[in-house]
Amino acid sequence: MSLGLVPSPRLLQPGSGTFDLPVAVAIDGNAPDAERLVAILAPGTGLRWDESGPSAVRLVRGELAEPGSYTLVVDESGVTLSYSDDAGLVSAIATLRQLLPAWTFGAAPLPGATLTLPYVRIEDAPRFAWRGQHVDVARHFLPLDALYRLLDTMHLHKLNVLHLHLTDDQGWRFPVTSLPRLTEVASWRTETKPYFLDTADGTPHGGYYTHDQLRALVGYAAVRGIDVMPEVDLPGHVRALLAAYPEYGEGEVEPVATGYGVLTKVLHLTDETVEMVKRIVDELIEVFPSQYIHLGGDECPKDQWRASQAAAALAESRGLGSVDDLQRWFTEQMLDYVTSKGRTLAGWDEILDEGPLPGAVVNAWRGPEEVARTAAQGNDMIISNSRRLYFDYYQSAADEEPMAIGRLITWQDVLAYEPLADVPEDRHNVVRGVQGQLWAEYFGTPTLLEYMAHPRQAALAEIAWSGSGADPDEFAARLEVDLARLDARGISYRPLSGPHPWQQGGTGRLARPVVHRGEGAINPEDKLQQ
Ligand code: TNX
Repeated sequence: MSLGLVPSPRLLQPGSGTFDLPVAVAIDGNAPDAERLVAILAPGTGLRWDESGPSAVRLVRGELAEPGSYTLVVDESGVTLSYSDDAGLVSAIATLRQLLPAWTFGAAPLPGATLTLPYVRIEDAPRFAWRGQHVDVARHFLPLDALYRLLDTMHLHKLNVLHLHLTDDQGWRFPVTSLPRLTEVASWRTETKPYFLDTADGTPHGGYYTHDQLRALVGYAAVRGIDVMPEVDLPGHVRALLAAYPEYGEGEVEPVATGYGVLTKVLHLTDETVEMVKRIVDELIEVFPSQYIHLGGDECPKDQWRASQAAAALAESRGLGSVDDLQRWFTEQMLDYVTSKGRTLAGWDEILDEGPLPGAVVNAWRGPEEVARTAAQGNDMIISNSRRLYFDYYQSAADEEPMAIGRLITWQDVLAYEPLADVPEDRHNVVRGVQGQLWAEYFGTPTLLEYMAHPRQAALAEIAWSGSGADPDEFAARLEVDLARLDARGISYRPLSGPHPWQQGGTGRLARPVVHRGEGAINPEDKLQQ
């Protein structure tokens, strides 16, 4: 039977025999590493570090040179993990977790069951350094626990960056001390109106995370080798911010957005606005130790500036050719500011529309052309290609899929995707890695989010860690084993055979809209129906 390792390791030599790991075990190795192993595995296994217990786990740090690499051996003497660094250790623990019985991925140990491990030798290292999972908590606020569950599956699958999209037109989830109305006003909307329905649902929606909640989340992620990169999306996608502080925009005061799409209301980029944004950045830096501060930059229509005398005057006073250059000017201010704080600015690929921006890291998302163009510009980049890595698109063409934003990306599409396919050979060096996107216009609950995330996340992990081109049948065999782990944790993934009856859209509120059936359901090149 397949050991069900996802992603697959570079070298796997199965042995014959099994080793029963004692629950109270002596661990040889340095104390912080042993503590980390126990911290990660204890909840589902009951594992305890007990010096008087049998010596069955050995941790050997620093033997390997390749960053993030490890070897794992299970034999009659127990478990030996050797690793290059912290990243190698957490990945070794992730593999060990997959070798243990599936129930150990649960929230509590299974009473009376044994921690049986197969004899094996594994040598492993990542293909890409950046293996990201993005999640949009702005369109729908995700309860804190759902983020912990996401971190757990990320660690299980050796993903190491959580890109937390904290703000958008429909909600603002990050408190800023000097801007209290961001939590009072911008953090919730009166109701929600999906693209395809004529009426809004009449139900308020909102929420925000406190700084302490976020700090604890970041700490939990760090133990698992995961960096939490915060995003505040500017200067477009700011209807929530402007509902709270209209003085940073122009025109009528409008409420937090209840519908979706690319909205025309954007920041008015005065000096006061820039100062306000710097205060936001300061607090992001305080709460998130991540090297990367993501300031969005996507989908910022210039209509409002083009129609505004004040914007024209601003552009002129800054020596810019036209109001169309205001966004670039703003991005450069932010790049300087973030850099001056010792951090790195990240943004969506629109920030390169006016040319390269040395020092910034860019998520290439719009499609293969933007991937190629971003690479040609020489900025360090993350492949977020919406044609292959958007987990908000449908998972099959079947009518019973619950309502999603449109298009189609199956786990097989993700698995077959070669992230470097559109990157010129001489630019492969600028690609830091690859990332799956969970935009949340259409998933308002953790259950639905998990349905959209899994099993595509596992396929993402495979291409990010091992490489593309795995045989889908062979991968499916591993995936079945992996999904049993998610079962143990009660994660509501989409089964390989299709949605359970209770996961289907039916004819009610989550019904797949008519415009997404038939032809519209199967052509991934189709424009989003809005
Ligand atoms: C485009 S990707 C967006 C998001 C939407 C997403 C829906 C990007 C940087 N912007 O605002 O949620 O499409 O798929």
